[in-house]
Amino acid sequence: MLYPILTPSRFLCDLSGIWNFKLDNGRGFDEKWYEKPLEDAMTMPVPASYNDLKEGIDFRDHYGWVFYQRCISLPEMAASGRVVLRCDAVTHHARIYLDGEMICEHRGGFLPFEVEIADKMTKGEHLLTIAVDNVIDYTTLPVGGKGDMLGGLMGGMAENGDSKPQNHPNFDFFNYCGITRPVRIYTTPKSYIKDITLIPRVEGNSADICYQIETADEIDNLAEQEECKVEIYDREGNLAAESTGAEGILHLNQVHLWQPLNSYLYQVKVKYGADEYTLPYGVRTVRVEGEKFLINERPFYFKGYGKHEDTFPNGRGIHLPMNSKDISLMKWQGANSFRTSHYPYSEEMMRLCDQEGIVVIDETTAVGVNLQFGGGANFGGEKIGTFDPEHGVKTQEHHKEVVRDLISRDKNYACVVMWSIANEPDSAAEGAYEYFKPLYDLARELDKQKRPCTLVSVQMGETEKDCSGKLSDVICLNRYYGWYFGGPDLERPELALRRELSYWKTLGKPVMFTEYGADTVMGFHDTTPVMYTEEYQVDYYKMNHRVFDEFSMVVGEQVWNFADFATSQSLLRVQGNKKGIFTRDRKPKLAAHYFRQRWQEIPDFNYKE
Ligand code: GCB
Repeated sequence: MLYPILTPSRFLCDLSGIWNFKLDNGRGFDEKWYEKPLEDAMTMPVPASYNDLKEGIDFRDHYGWVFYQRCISLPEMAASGRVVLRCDAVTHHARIYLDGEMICEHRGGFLPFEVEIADKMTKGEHLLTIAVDNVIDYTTLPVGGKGDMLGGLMGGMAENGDSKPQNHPNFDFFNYCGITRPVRIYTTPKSYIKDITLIPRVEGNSADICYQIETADEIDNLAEQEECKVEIYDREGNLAAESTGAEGILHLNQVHLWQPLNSYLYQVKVKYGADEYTLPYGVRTVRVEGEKFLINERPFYFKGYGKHEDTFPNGRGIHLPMNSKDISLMKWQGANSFRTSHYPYSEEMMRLCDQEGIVVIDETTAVGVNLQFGGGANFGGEKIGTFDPEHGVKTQEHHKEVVRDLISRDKNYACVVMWSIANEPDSAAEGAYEYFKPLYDLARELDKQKRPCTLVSVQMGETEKDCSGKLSDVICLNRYYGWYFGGPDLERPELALRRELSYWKTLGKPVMFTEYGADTVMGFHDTTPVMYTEEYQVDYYKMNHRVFDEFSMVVGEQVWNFADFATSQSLLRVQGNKKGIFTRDRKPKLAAHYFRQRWQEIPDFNYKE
């Protein structure tokens, strides 16, 4: 799916701004709120998560539907071609109404969807309503648990009397929701460029970019299909290669490679009939060989983070300045990469990473596919088979949709070097292989670049049974030796970590840490490093690094987490998860300086040669 841009043939209009808004009181659909202006509406910015924008727990923890509404109209100059309404992310389930008629429904809160509206946009103003549902359960990704998943001392309370419906995230981040990314209208000519797929093949100093252009035609215009023209321009704006036809090759004699922290982007310009589209494009190769992760055929070492799209008060709402700040902080430290834990990030972030040379592991929304524990803070767990056909999760079909839509959206980004199929699923359980094998197969079939695939595995102590050993190209480990496992002692956890890595070593694959961390409250200090102090966090990391550095097949360290972030409330969460190396407002903890020192000394390539 192409990112919406303004081109000589495409008009683009961003509907960001203040919309009308109302929480559903259970009668919204019966009373057809989408047919007329909302009564007693509140104001609400779009895009943003709504949860932190008005006061009160009932608002913050609202369960179910909300209604967003505004008027739209179209200037005459835009009305002759196709007109598309595009939502970049509505969390988690959207119904779109135009003048009271439902024109689109979409499930899944972190990927774009669109609907054609030209025939409905007659002269004058039209009422656009977007109803948004935040309910998560066993059929959604991320997965929501049942009432007794509150964990700890709260376990079971919801069942004992309080019948108020509530979400119980089976994951450790706040269930922010709403229209979290831009809503836009764009136009194209009636015959138009639908999709572009680029596949790089690099040979010495030259490269072939194989391209496939998908076009769509006006039905009555089929006889006169035009030919695609494809041109690639270098950074200075010089034409570097060109070709015609819907499939072909752009040959670059002297290729400038996209490198981690040293980006180079070409501009691929496609013309089809009256339509034009330009795609920024970095040329690089990625593959796994033995224990190595090769970018442009050189062994790469991942230094960086698991992140969240999480800021105050936007929640998960897009925050362009914070995206820039985060990348600046990462570069200040010598980091080169992050994982889009635990959902696809905005297209604006992906485009920025392409421009800034930040390497990305791109994750689906599959978090919480694990009924053995409630994810992060919610250690309750239902102790029923995650993949039990009767009682387990019912997510596989939707999971396939997410893999499909994620690859369709992000396939051309140079920054994306690996797909993460899931975070901490129950991958050692009965049925896990059967659940995941088709998802890996699908990703491998759809990604024409054949990037490595992984799943990020949870620390459950059944390493030999973990299906990621068989399925993943890179073994990605979330490990908390010295925190959840063994903390505050750091000596025995060190031995246990070494022992576990000795097992993974036998597989002959690259291994990386996609999470390791310790909660740390900014400003807590002690001469003896005790848990939650900034000193303990540093000691915890030093212990882990001692072990990582002993193993040649460890190809990366991505810390949990870049910054403190909001979670559901629980006994283990002090106004959120405090494992950030930066606070939520991006002030450095002691460990930020420690990492700066360590990462500046570790090269991006050939660290373990
Ligand atoms: C994990 C999860 C992450 C949590 C983290 C924690 O393993 O993947 O979502 O936030 O642990 O801090 O407990």
